[in-house]
Amino acid sequence: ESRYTPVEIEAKWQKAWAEQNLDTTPDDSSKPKFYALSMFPYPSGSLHVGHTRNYVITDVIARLKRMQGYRVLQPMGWDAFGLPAENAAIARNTHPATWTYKNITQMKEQLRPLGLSIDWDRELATCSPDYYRWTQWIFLQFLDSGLAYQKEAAVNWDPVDQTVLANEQVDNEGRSWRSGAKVERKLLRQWFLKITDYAEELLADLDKLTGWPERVKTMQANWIGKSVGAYLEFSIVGMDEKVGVFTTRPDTVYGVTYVVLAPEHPLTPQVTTKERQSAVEKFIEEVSNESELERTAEDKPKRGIPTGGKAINPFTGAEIPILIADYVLYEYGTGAVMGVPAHDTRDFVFAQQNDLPIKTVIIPKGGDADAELTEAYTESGEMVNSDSFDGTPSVKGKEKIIAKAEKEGTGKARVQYRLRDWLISRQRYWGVPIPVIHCDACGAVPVPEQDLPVELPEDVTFSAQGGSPLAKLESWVNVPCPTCGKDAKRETDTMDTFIDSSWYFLRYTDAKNDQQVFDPAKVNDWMPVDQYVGGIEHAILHLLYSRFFTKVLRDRKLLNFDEPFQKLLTQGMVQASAYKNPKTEKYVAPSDIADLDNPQDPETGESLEVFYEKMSKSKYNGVPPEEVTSKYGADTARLFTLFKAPPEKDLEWEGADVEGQFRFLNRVWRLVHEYADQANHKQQSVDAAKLSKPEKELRRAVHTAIQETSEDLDGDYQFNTAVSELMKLSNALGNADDKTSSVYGEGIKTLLLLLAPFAPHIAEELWQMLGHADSILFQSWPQIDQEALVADEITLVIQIMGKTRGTIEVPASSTKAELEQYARDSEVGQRYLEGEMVKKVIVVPGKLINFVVAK
Ligand code: ANZ
Ligand code: ZN
Repeated sequence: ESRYTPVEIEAKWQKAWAEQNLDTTPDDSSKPKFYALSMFPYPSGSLHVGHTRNYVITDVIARLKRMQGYRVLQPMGWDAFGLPAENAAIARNTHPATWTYKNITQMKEQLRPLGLSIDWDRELATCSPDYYRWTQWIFLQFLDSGLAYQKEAAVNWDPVDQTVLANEQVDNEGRSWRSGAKVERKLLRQWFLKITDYAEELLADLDKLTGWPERVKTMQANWIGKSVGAYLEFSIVGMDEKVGVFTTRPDTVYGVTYVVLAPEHPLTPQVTTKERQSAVEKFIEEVSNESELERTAEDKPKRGIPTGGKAINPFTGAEIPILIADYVLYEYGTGAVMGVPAHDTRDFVFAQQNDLPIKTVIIPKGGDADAELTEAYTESGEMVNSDSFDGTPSVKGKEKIIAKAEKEGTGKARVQYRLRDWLISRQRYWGVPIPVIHCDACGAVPVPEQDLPVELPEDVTFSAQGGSPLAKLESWVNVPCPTCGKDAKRETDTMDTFIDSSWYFLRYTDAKNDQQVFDPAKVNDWMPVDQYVGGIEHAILHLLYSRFFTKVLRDRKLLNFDEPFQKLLTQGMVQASAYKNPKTEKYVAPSDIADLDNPQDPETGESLEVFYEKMSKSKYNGVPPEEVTSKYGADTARLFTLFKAPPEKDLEWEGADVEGQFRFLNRVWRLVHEYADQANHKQQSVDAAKLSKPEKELRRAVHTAIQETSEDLDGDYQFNTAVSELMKLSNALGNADDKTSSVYGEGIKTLLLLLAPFAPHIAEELWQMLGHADSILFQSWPQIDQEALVADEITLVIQIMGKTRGTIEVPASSTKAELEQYARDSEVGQRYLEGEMVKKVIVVPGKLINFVVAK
């Protein structure tokens, strides 16, 4: 008897498929296209099954779509720039490129055994000059459209190392991860992309994304943060200047009892009186060390002080104090707010702390305008204490106040977004050089297209002090100005790596083009991505930036669609047991633990706690895919990944559970071999009219399996239930009495076809063993015979007074009256109804009958 030897079989088929180029993207335009994409990995060095879950999900979809008649594009690449490579370079004294490419090779080696049908001809790495040449070219498109600009911006400055730090390099106490110095905020000229120009479209087009999880769309909408309201101007007493505020509640303008500026507001020093000057300066200094999070946290007390200056409410003419406070952010709106303590929670608390008057101007229906408030009334209502507006519903009042302000020239309607322009400058080496040359005479000059790529120089030195090695490399920095030829200097900032990933999905459609960023015909043919699969951690930035890039490139006429990703699946995390010493909070590697059933710290002997946690290096709980593939094979690893949980839910990885999937595949193996051993297994074609009762039942099981798997796969990709259906079908086949029947043959064939996207190797092996010459990978997905689904008989549950007493088989087409008759005539019915008075009969057609008898 032949034994299932997955490792051998899988290697054999992977080789054969590669030789026949089965994974190559077909050019056949007669077929509809399907673009299946996994978020590309960062080449950190090694993969665990948490990463591979993503690729397995995409691969099943890609394989299914091929069988459904699509030409499929499933590419893969590497998000290969970024800080870890640079840190590794410093720590290990290698070049970031060496480290990165070594990791790519390793990770490709890890992916290979999984049998993913990836078109490796289109592989790309964002750190390769062939790729970043076009990243730079796209940057020049942005520059040309006025969408890339430079501006002073606050950065984290390490005064000891004399370098800019990323937010992640600053700890909770505001200290540098490396030098430990207290990080300062410093203004530096930085490059920005004007994503705010697209805020409205990015928000509105979320409605087009019908194949995205609602949760992700909500996160994006909140990030864009649209607020509709008004811009109102308050004159300053004794000055010509006015202070503008943004408010979402213009209807409360009669209740303004003070104005608050952000401490950084340029008007702050001007409105501050002599007496208040030193206090104000001290306060500004204190606030400059607080993070935005601290300043806005709901649970933190709001701090503020008066400036001594006064403003005038344009509606009431009242003089009101001007304060500064930490809760007003300079970057949002105008950096100033009108304080309405009666109707804004923060203002209410702030006014109480600072003894500022609280004036009610909105009341609920039937409310009392003079009642003292114990908290802010933030709902809508009716305007009071507001002159001629008294009695106006507050929602209407918003428009009316804006209309009056417009007429009097003191304000206007305004829409405000929380979204800010994208700061893309990084003072780092391992990224795309910004292709600009700074000339004293000509300003920031774009590097001419024919000079792209601006390549990263290799002969740089990395120092533990950080800072950009590019800025220190004189030979690279000093170049003639492309416009006037005078001495000029290269831009030494590199781009945020999110730029690289904002367009890689476009490049896959024409990955080898060295004349163009991509051929418009190809990008328009393949895009948008039909199914994108990746982690929820990218719900905001990566997806928003990619949508932004797509829209800008559309406006540059480089492509003709509005949105890059039609459907999005955010797969859950994979978790595994992690062992932690509760006293030291340290994780211990399972390999260092003597007895996993009674885990103890090898150093201290203390008992360890065991939790399921997201796989990660730091918790020593990452399971590399080869741990499963080398023992059970890729097909088992794939099935387990898909079966254990629905794709968007977290999955707990239990080594022992994997065995179950392996047993299932062994069962399939035996079934098909037993079937192949029969001399007559080639006799085929089912004659539906001539089937026996058991044959009909088996055939119904076969077609139910087709129906259920197809539904599970086509709807929300419920792979876990689809795999269960396959198990049910294999059980039905195993239990069949007549294994020579044509229906049995149909069942075996169907089982293999349905299994093929999930476990392609075993499906191919058994398929060809049955004598098929063509690969199973391109067979048509099985069709449902609706007739076969119709049941001849159903099982009817018989209940007496709601208590189940037995079941009977009855014709599926029975009427209610017939069902009652069958039930009464049955053995169960006769036994339990004998001598009883039936008062009522309740029939649930197709399911059950309940007799209510007199007590
Ligand atoms: C007066 C008012 C009265 C407000 C009221 C609210 C309720 P969103 O929805 O987030 O856009 N605000 C404006 N600029 C601010 C800044 N730079 N820092 C902190 N707060 C700022 O919120 C807009 C509201 O937040 C504005 O409307 C303003 O307070 C405040 F009963 O103005 B409101
Ligand atoms: Zn010049």
